[in-house]
Parts: sequence; C-alpha cells; structure tokens
Amino acid sequence: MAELTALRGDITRFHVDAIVNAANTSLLGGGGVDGAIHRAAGPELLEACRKLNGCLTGDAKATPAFHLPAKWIFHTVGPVWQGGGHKEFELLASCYRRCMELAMQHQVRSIAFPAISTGVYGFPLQSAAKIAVTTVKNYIGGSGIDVVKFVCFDDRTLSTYEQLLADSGMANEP
Ligand code: AR6
Repeated sequence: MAELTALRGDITRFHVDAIVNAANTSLLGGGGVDGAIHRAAGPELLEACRKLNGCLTGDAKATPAFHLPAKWIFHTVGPVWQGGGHKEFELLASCYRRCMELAMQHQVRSIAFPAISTGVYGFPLQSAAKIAVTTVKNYIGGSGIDVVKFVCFDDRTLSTYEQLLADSGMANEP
C-alpha cells in the first residue's frame, strides 16, 4: 500500500520524483511556496513556465525541476477562497486530481504536495486538508505512486494533516 505522510519542511528540499507548486494562473512566479520554488530551481524554471501559456484554476502543468533535487514540478493553480460558493471545493479537488494524473503520465512514484490555497488564497485549512487527503486517496490505487508527502510549513498545518491521516488509517502504512 502507498505511504501517505505529513511532515514539516521546505518543499524545495525534498528528494522525490515530483513536487507540486501552488502557483497562479500566469505561472510566472509569485510569493509563498511559488516564490521559494522559483528561487531554488533557478531562472530556467521561469523560461520553461513562459512556454506553458498560463494555467486555469484547477488545472496543472509539468516542468522539469532544474536545480531542485526533484525531477518534476507540477504547477497547479488553487482557487482563491471567496466564501465557498464559487466552486472552491471542486476546484481544489481538481488540483489534486490533475497532479495525480500528471504523476501517472510521468511515471512518478513519489510526490510532495504543499497545502494548496491555504496561504494567501485563504482556503480554510481543515477543509483544504480534507480535500487533499481524500482526493489523493481516491486516485492513488493503480497509479504506481508509492509515496505521498504532505509538506507542511507550520505546526497548525502539520497537526491538521496528521489528524486527518490518522483518522483515515493511512499514515505511515507499509
Ligand atoms: N515549502 C512548503 N510549504 C510552503 C513553503 C515552502 N517552501 N512556503 C510556503 N509554504 P501559498 P496559495 C506553505 O500562499 O495559498 C503565490 O504568490 C504556506 O505556509 O504559497 O495557494 C502564488 O503565485 C501555505 O501553507 O499558496 C499565488 O499567487 C501553503 O504553502 C498564490 O501565492 C500555500 O501557501 C497562491 O496562494
């Protein structure tokens, strides 16, 4: 069975086949995890992103990871929280689903996700983490993915994911 874990850290340092970036529709960089990934991957990443012509909210696009220890970056665009009545839940689930699809296309066996939309985009953490865990679980069977890491930047995010994974009985299983 695949291993789903939550851990604290900086996603740019993870040695996995793919890391996920919480980008914006331009794919041309920004703050938060997006800024950290662009800084660490180097200017080649911006050049690669320019060729992608942006990305719709809920979609994801792949680039190489350049100077990062990962092989791929899956850039996804989470929804801006607008109170919950603007398809935010569906769009966030779509981000995770599209990343799992890209993972299969690129024969990725290990993937690290940040807590998409829970920073400047303002998505409530508990709901966002539940969507993350549920959607990944739904798509992991038969995907070829062995390892999923939910990379948390602060204690509150980490404890939220740890609780959800414990409740779902999928944390640290062999
Ligand atoms: N590693 C892991 N997680 C991180 C890191 C890191 N190095 N840095 C921040 N986080 P955010 P969003 C966490 O705001 O809400 C950008 O400007 C952070 O603490 O990065 O999807 C884009 O260009 C939070 O838990 O992404 C978009 O315009 C989580 O990552 C916009 O922000 C997501 O926070 C996207 O907003």
